[in-house]
Amino acid sequence: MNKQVDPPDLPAGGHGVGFERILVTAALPYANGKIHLGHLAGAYLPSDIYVRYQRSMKRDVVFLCGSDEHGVPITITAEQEKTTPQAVVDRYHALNKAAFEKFGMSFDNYSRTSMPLHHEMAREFFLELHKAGVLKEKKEKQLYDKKAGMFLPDRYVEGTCPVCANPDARGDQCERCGTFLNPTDLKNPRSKITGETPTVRETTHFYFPLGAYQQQLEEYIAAADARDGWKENVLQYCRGWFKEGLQDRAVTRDLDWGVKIPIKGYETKVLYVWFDAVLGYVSATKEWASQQGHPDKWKNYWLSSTTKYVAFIGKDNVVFHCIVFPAMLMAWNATSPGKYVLPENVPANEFLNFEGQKFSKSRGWGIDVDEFLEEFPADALRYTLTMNLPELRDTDFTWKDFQARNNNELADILGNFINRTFTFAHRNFDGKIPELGPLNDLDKQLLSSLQSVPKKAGKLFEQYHFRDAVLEIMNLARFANKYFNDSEPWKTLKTDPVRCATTINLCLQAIRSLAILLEPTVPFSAAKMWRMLNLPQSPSQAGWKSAAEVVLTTGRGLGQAEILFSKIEDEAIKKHVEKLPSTPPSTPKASAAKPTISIDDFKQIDLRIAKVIAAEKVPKSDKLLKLRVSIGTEERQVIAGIAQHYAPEDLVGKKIVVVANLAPAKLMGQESQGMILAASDNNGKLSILTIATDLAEGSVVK
Ligand code: B3M
Ligand code: ZN
Repeated sequence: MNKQVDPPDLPAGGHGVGFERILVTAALPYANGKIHLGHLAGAYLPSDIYVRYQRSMKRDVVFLCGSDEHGVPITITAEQEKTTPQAVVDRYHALNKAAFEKFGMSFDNYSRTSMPLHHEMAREFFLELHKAGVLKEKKEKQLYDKKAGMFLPDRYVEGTCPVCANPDARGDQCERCGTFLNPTDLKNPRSKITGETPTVRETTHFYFPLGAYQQQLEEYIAAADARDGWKENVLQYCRGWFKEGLQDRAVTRDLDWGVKIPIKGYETKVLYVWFDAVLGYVSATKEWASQQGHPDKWKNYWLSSTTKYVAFIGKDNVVFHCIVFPAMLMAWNATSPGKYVLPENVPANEFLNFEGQKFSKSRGWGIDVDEFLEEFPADALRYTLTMNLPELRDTDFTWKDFQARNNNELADILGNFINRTFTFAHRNFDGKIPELGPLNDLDKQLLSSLQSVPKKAGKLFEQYHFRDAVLEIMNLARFANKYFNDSEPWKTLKTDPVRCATTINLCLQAIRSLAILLEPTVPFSAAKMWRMLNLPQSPSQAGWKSAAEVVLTTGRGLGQAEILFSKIEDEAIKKHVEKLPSTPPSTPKASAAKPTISIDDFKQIDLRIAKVIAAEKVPKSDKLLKLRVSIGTEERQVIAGIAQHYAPEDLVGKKIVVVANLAPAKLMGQESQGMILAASDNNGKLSILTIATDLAEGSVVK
């Protein structure tokens, strides 16, 4: 890729110079789970829109991401899945990379922190700070699990949050109130490995003196905010930490999975995952530069005062990107000749919820990207998420809204306008671009919108107001659709052919502009629109600014019409709504609120002991198992939402309890003739009910 153009029109940057190039990173997701819609709305979609827009502006931009493959999140998953950390990261790195591609993320490199290049880079960075005397070695008391024979850093401990009393706070952070914690801050700590109450032991670690950088950090953020307009939510988080006063932070851990440090006494320790993860952005750029055949090219971006560095993240990562990472770079810059650029902005989003609740893997609440894209096109998702980005506050994804955005906006407005224009041009102008004649007032209005929207929307993109920018662009599509209606080309075809030709010419020009303007948001559809217009290269190669131009020449042949947006049927949506666990996760104690019933009411339920004869997964479902059970007198097929808790083979032969007189229902196209009884706790753990003494199948439960 050759993007050497230094555009003259980049917004003025720090150090009194205009920026020459843009470096964009998106938070490196832990490779211990799949990417869900909440992740996309937090860091990924906004960063991709931003980068695609900048490329279309012909700016020199490089876009990095990759898997965060170290730390306790990975080792805990490995323990849970009874495998090695390496197997975990290999699996999820591949899955997430593929899901991002399918979603249309246009990273220049999707790297991983387990690669040797990264280990070397992170080690070198650490040793440099160590050599310069920046890091302090301290002995501290830490939690230790005697039974497991190990220290319990970070998420290896859970307990009660000292700030909000959340009983399930993790040792590194309370997810409920967002407070950053040390394991020793937790009340009633328990080991995640053995469940035991940990003891306290002394251990030695290196600490980074964050407090020493507080003043410098405050000045840096104030200056960057003055230049580039930081988001209020991000500034508020930072102010909060500054007010509390920054503390020393340990940057090593008693673990064996991570970046090793060649220092005596540290043989059984590694770098703290956050210390190496943020440096993953740099090593991802190094890897990209080598792939380009210019191994030193990463320096143009990182070691330059004329780079604009924008770090996209979700709100839970603010402290690391606005405080810890900049402080690490400041420490390096003070001792080394090469000076790293600090983030010019950290446009962190709030959270996207799913049907009114937080995404929760353990509770089956939410949907993963790969699963979603099996069924629906990426652009429909990109568009819906863009219109719901949690830019200022938490927002919500709902299936109904997804359907409405796709059907009423993408299909009925944009798709309809494009479709009727092409149909008309193919039918009445021989599939060629008709001539542009004299303009009337309505034509002039359309042209003036074509000229103003690229600037307006571009400015909003520059300011990270993605939703508003795309709203402007969709309003142009709305206007164009109305223009087609109001111009009534089907009438002027007979009464005023010159007028009719002009109308269709301008509609086609508008489609070209829309393809360019929508490319950052719905790239797959924009490429189709471009093909339909039979244009060379791509919308972004034509360039953002050319969206304001009227350049389609009369007589050019058009390409074949393609289907841009299909309507999403009620059935497709209903299926997903019905699949949602019936009790929303925030009300797990709803049972306490049920009204009193009589013994006769209870006797209405025919509960029987059943034996599981066969069990298998329901195809295309993560959650459902299909069981064949015997209730003595007959066999039944029962569909149960327990696939995330039981393997089919674990169930065969078990005696369980079923509701035998429940009206049959269909789940994922499969008939369920009863329901099995199971209980779940507040942590999302689930157990089917079995019996203590063996009984014949069909025995009545009462
Ligand atoms: N892996 C946290 C997360 O996935 C962390 C981000 C690292 S960015 C350098 O939310
Ligand atoms: Zn809390």
